[in-house]
Amino acid sequence: MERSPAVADRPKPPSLERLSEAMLGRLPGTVAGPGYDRTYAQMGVVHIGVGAFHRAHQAAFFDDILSSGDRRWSIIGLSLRSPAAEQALQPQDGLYTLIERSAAGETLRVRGAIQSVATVAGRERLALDVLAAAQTQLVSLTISEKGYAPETADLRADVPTTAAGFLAKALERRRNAGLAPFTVLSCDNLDDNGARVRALVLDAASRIDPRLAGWIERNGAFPSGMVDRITPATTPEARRFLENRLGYRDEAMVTTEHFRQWVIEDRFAGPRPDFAAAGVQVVADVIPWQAAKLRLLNAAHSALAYLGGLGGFATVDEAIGWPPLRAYVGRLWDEASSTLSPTPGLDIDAYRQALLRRFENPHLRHRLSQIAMDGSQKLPPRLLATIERRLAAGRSIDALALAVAAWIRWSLGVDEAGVRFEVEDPRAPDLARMLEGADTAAEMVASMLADRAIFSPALAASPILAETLTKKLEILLKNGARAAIAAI
Ligand code: CS2
Repeated sequence: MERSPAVADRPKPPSLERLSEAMLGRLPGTVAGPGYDRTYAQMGVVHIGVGAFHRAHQAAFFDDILSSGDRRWSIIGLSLRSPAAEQALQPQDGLYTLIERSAAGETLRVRGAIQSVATVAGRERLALDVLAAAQTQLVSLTISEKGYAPETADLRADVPTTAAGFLAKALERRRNAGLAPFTVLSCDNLDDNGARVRALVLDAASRIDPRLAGWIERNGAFPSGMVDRITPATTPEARRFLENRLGYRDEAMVTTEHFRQWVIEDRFAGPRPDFAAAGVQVVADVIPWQAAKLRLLNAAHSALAYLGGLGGFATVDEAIGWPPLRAYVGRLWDEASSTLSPTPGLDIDAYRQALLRRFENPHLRHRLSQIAMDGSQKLPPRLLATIERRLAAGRSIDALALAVAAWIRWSLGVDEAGVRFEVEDPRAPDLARMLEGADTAAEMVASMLADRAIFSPALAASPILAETLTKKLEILLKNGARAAIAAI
């Protein structure tokens, strides 16, 4: 339906009223509202990075927690740079429609957990005030893989430029005010994301004051977490279509699947809501859950993005619907599954079956180009960690290597018809430079393998990896992605 240009291009009727608190009593019958009086909700969470994924995932969980009667957990959203979230949500009193779609049908609900959203750039003091406020118990993050970069500003003199820098400064204010630290909940697709953000915060803090770092080490908490809900970016066309159907304007609506999962390591610095009652798993060790998600779901996503994208598919459901690609994903998962350790409650075969169903969801139109972004940051935890383990165990890596070779092929920025496209990656200029001087597949592979930020020394030193990647890349360059998939 969103595909129909006739509908998508129809101009937005100017009469549509914008979603707001004042509209909640007049929502269409098909749309549920927040099941509680938002006036009495208190801020307990600060979230950095208020994109579609946050709205579909953590903010929906907190909305359920507020609905259950625990009013301490509404959210103040911060965007470090982009004003988009503030512009979308602030005029709507933080409200947005969450549309869940799958074979089970469609569920529409206006979610109310977000109280307000502020863009931080230029208003750094405000951000620090919010983070340092006594009510702030949890600070959650969706800053994407590239957000986990060290703070380079001199925090004794300058304003922070990274999430870790803000957290360190805010923790300093809390320590000085005699408050306990907040718990930092990383919600990005990285292995041991809690340890990563902790290391960045400790590094930033030690450069403000070594005693601050010691205080955070002793009192702070940075639980690792696994987050999962497939959430495509909302296209303007899809939004206009839905707005016409709903009868109101909503600049912050999000479409997602019914499935959702959140597994958090049981490590908190202070109060937390009854997560279990909201369906969040709080566990002693989250690492196996993260590994399964990254090496199965996200690995297949990235493989589909590059191989399917080169092969001419546009969305995940189209790509997984092509039998050779689906069979290939099975091979990829066989290789990855051998690196996962048995974990109570985690049935890998059932997980794989469920993933196929989710990938097949025809109502999401999850674009492969969205997943293809930021490959230099995504490949290490999704594919390279698995390759390293397979090589160490003397096992084959054919399916994994084909996905990595497809990423190298993709990084050339030219499709199989010879048409140039933009490689969206924070390291795009470096990738282009690395490939520019290389004439053959072997040279391209050697040049990429030499990048220490992407490939570990063990991977760079593996002749088997270099050889396998070269062979796969040769086929991709010569015969194309569809032939390479069929040949595996
Ligand atoms: C996707 C993920 O865009 C991507 O790279 O692989 O965002 C994926 O949809 C989510 O992790 C699902 O939970």
